[in-house]
Amino acid sequence: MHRRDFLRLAAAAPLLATPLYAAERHLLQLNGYPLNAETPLELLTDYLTPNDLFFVRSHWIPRMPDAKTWRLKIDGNVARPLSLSLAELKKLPRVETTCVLQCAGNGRALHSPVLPGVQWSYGAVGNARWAGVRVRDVLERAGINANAKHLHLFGSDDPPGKVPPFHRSIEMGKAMDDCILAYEMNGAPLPQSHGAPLRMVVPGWAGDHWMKWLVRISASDKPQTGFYMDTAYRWPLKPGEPGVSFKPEEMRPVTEIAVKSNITTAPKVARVGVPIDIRGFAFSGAPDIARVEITDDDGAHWKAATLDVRHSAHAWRLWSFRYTPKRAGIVKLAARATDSRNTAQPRTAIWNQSGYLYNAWQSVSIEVKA
Ligand SMILES: Nc1nc2c(c(=O)[nH]1)N[C@H]1C(S)=C(S)[C@@H](COP(=O)(O)O)O[C@H]1N2
Ligand SMILES: [Mo]
Repeated sequence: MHRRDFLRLAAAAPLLATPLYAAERHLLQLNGYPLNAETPLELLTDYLTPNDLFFVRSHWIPRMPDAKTWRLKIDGNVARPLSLSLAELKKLPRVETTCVLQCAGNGRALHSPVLPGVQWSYGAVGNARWAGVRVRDVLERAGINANAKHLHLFGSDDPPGKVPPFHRSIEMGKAMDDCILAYEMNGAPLPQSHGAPLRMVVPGWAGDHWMKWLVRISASDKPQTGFYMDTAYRWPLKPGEPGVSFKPEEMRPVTEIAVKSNITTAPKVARVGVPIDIRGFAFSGAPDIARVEITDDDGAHWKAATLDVRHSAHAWRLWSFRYTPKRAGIVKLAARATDSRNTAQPRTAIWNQSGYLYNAWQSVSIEVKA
């Protein structure tokens, strides 16, 4: 074993359990309990990721609310604090949105040297159709005050001892714009592992904002404080020297996810002159993917992939590309997405000590036979 490989393994050991390869269709379990599990990249081929294949990320042992006695409290800087049951919430206008949920840490394992944290590779991401009520409708019912600039989010999970609770807040502008409180996922009641009975859906923003098992939302003039706001989930204001840690004041909270494409489907072997199809998905925090391109010469030339007809501002876009190998040997195909703001996926991801928002070009190697 190379020294580097050994260090990689040694550093990752406390977090990595042996993946279970027993079932055909399965998640890859990354630690014990609470469950953190990602979807194998080659299974992320559907426009809507099936609920049972959707990655799970929970900081602490979940305490799932009892749907019968559960209520959502709405308080803080509002004229009329409310407490709503699920039946009462469901009387508000129902809205649907199809969008990507990606953990900020997706791709952390692809950084070198290895960074501490759950070792996600490609599969802490999925695309789902979420249904519920607008955050705006609920807050307007409660008579939200104009000076409330942040929405504090509280789930029912309860960490042990002095471990900091997973408390977060989100800017009110975003919450009032397009966020929903979801009780359904892909046409089914929201599964327990994904936050039943109610979770936040924050289109275009990283998963840490998508509070599960919601029990209270509270309007405030200040952001939430605590470990998960002040230390974790922060992103450099300006790019820095790889390997050098940023200070908290050189960072701001992670918000939008970064433009990215992944290759889900490609043959291992091809023949000279015989076309092959490769497929994948692309998404960004900016609304809509403008294009996906493929290179076979490490970025010197790019050709446009075909985008699938299905799309929605913050959903992912499936794509396919027909490629005819010209000569025998190993060919490396890499994909690059560009979003509606003309931001293109970079060759290397932006360095940050937590390994958030990894979005470097991904490639596949194919053996081309004569
Ligand atoms: N209450 C609560 N909500 C939470 C979390 C959590 O630990 N507790 N994890 C967050 C993070 S970091 C992510 S990436 C998403 C994951 O959602 P999923 O498990 O439905 O895929 O939930 C978010 N919501
Ligand atoms: Mo996350």
